[in-house]
Amino acid sequence: MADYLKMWEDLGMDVEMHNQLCEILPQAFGDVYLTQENRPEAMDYFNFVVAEIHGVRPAELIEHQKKGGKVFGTFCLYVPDEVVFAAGAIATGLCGGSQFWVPGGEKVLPVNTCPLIKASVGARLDRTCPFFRIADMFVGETTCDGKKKAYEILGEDVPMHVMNLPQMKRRKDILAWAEEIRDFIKVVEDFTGNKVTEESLADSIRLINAKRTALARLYDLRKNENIPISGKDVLVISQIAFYDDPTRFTEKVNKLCDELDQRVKEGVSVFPKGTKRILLTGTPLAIPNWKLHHIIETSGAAVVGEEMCTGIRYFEHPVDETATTIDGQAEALAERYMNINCACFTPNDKRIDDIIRLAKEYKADGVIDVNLKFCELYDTEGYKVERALKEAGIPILGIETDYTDSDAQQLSTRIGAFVEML
Ligand code: BJ8
Repeated sequence: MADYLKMWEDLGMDVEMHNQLCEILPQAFGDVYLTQENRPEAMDYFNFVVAEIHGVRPAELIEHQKKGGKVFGTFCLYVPDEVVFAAGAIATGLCGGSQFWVPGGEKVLPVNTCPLIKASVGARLDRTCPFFRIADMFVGETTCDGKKKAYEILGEDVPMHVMNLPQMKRRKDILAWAEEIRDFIKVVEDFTGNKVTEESLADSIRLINAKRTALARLYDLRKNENIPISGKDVLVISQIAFYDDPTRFTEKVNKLCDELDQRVKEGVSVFPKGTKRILLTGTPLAIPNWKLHHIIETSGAAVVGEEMCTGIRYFEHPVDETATTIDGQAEALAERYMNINCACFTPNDKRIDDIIRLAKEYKADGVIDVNLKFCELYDTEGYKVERALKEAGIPILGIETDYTDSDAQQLSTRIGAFVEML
């Protein structure tokens, strides 16, 4: 990583501890990513973004702040980035995906909290993530209990706005979410001092829709019999989507898709013919959590899709661009966001329908349902997911894991056996 020491010091980071992270991350990325063969050339950009993860983008955010702009840190797919960008601010994802941050979270949270929450809180309290230091305001949401309570801790020294997400999807819930979005518009306006207008919101809806369209294009390419890109590579792109500049990101994803279109035409695959295709479903895989993709793709299978927030849930269903008033736009946003099928909703049968639909669309030979340890929501929903897939004749393997490597061998054996029987 280039020299960002001064920037990290100025951000009040624990530079010494952060150095340890800077040492392990390139090693992990090298082992998981750079050992792959025949990677698309356009992955260079994404390699660079990961290599400079705590440098380049944080420096851009600081530049933006120097010009009077604000940065909002978010933790969930339901928080509409469109509102933030419409006020001339920048939204960036903050979810932690490294075991490095977990012990810091465990100092204040119950040990039986999911690793994503522990890592996010640890990254903040240990002062080892620049994004957490930079964000002027955190935006939480009432999804799972662990996050709700963690926001009370995270909000102790940074302004925190929590959006009240309904947990059912009746008409009145969608309208309540539209109301929450209107309130969020006011919060963002007050905090930034900038007005959100019909025009600025329409622009940002188009901006984020373009990003979703590019990702949809990338994912569509994975549906080909010859798979032109590894699951690992797509995963890291999905993770980068949460914090990169949206315009540049869209351009780079489209550039990669051009290259992949060519590969498809030429029948190029990064996997040998007959490699079994896996759809993943379950809890999100925040950066740099690459563990599962790595295990699967070194066990003789290919990941062709992720029914996850770091995956298909992120980009399906663009926002309707036809509304011309703030109220109409807030409703269009609410409609779109309420299409996301998080396990915090009840009932959540649409997610199960989606998994079956996606398994067919991506021609998956089998589905792996991944649960981050201590996530009760996805764990409990796993019962119905498994039953429905069995009924549909789709092989399924349920696994639970965390951010440590202690179960890697065991997972490898189980996944290897599953792939073998497909
Ligand atoms: S929309 S999946 S990003 S809440 S894994 S923290 S649910 S205990 S991350 Fe999520 Fe939004 Fe839903 Fe997506 Fe809680 Fe479960 Fe942990 Fe989770």
